[in-house]
Amino acid sequence: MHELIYFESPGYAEPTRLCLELSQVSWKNTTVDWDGFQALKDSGELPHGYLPILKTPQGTLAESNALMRYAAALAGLEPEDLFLRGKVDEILELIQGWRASFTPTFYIEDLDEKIAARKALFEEGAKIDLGLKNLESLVEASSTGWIADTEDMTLADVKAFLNTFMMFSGQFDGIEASMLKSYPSLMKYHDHVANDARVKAYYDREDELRWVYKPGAFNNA
Ligand SMILES: N[C@@H](CCC(=O)N[C@@H](CS)C(=O)NCC(=O)O)C(=O)O
Repeated sequence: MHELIYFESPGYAEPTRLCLELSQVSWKNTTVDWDGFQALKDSGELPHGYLPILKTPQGTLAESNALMRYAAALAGLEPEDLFLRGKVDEILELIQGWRASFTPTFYIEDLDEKIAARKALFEEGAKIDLGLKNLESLVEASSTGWIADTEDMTLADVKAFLNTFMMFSGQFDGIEASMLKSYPSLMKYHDHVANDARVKAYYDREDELRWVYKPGAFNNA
């Protein structure tokens, strides 16, 4: 049995959750609130003091990217071919790159300033605009619809789909769903992944934030 422990939010854990689900190993999704996190921390169960962690039959893994790769390998979402695996890693790093520019905005206390800083990242030619356009170029160049031009879904799709569309859930001040309209190929990519039977089955539930992963989520944006 595997057990993923994290807050209820998608945050750092969602790619691992979807990979575990696709792997068909038996796994438990344990969610904690802040007190639950503190209790785990005090009990010494968190190797480096952070969540998420993944308890495996061999012991506990920490660091979200490590969990994600482990779960992706379990799910067969890491290509065997080393060049393709390199391409998948390239896309993961590309996404990590533009997402890093978003992180400092969380620490801006003044709401107007925070909104302005986020909107600036989406201006034509700014970091996130370019990041999203890079993803669009990959989608447009793909003959299969999968972002690394692979025959089936890979970890690059899990990360691109989950991280990109969660940004437009409405939970981040300054970022509205309608901003996706500037990225038509990303909208097509959303259709492709959200309608995959495996993804569709996992997100077929009511959820305050995860509606962004459902087919047609942004049709009326
Ligand atoms: N590098 C870690 C960072 C994880 C992280 O920042 N987790 C937050 C929750 S989203 C946390 O545990 N914060 C508790 C704290 O800072 O004390 C990873 O990727 O897993």
